[in-house]
Amino acid sequence: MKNYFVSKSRRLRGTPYTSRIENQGVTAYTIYNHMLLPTRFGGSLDDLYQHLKDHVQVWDAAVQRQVEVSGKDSTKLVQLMCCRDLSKAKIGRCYYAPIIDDKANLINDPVILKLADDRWWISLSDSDVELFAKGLAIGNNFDVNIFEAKVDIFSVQGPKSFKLMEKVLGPKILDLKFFGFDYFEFGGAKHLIARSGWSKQGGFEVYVENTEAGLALYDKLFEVGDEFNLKPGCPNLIERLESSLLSYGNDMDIGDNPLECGLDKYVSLDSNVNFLGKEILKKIKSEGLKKKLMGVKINAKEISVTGSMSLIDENNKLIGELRSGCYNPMFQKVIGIAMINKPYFDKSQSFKIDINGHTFDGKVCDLPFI
Ligand code: THG
Repeated sequence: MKNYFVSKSRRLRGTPYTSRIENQGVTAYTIYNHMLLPTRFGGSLDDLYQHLKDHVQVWDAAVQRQVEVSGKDSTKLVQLMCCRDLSKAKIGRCYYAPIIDDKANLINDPVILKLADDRWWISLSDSDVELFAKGLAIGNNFDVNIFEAKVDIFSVQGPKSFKLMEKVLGPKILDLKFFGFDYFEFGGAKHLIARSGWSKQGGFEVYVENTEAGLALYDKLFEVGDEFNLKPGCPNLIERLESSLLSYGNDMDIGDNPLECGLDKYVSLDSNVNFLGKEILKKIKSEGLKKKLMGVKINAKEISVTGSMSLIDENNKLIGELRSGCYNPMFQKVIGIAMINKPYFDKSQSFKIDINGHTFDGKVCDLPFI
């Protein structure tokens, strides 16, 4: 596949870490929330995947923008947007909570942080939630303040992230529970740090508000990181697919509802809370799904999913659409995430797929892969 340059401009923002990662060898970006998200640092994706599973990486994850919602009606508005019951949400905890519209279609799948009883951060995947939130607030006459907070996340991911963070921030960081957050001092400022991140190799996310102090922490990690084999990195397609972490815009979008995406755990239909699309979701649930996200394994050595790729059965019937995929060295196959149509939900359903003019065989499977 031929590659092209991306022209930078003010409209396509960098992050406070851009100059650093460019010195550290970033070789490719994608665009996410109108910003630069690194996708490659030299070497192969496979080398970066192995390194992430064995050691520790620091990622520029500033594209995960925070929409801050504060004020008297902030809880009402955040709940109206999210199909997960947040009524018992605790200050100091993160919540993975899909945002849906009045038709129950997915708008975003953010991590939500409760900062105070009347102050929330919505840590976005790739869509313009600030506009959606403002529209709802205006239409409902809510007393809220909505803006993109000046927060730039860097993420520390990998099994050695715990030892690295302990070395720089002290043992208290190890008390953080998964999806908990607290404030930790470094460089004369307090940083909100959560035990979270978009890999399943363990790690932390540093929500940097004071850029200077945040960059000092970023630099300190690299200063002491050699003993843990620290490297700059980025979300890794091989790892995130193997770990079944969904990517909004790739695996799912505004044409899908959260039940079709297997997000049932984060859909609170039996709760008393009021959110958009609740009645429609109940109806969808009682009628049954017409399509759903499933795993696929394909007997191929490589794939590049850049558009819609059809999955066809032996009678040339369309059974679904591949949404993401890449070669996985552990499975020694391409694994991917596909939207499978009813009645092909059987997990051993086989299919054919055309990759660059050649036909390959594959099988549907359940998610997660492992
Ligand atoms: N961190 C932060 N913001 C984000 C992401 C992140 N915003 C965009 C994107 N990532 C949102 N998507 C996900 C998807 C899955 C998870 C986190 C963000 C995740 N899920 C846990 C799991 O699958 O084990 C379960 C979480 C739970 O049970 O509540 O970690 O990475 N700041």
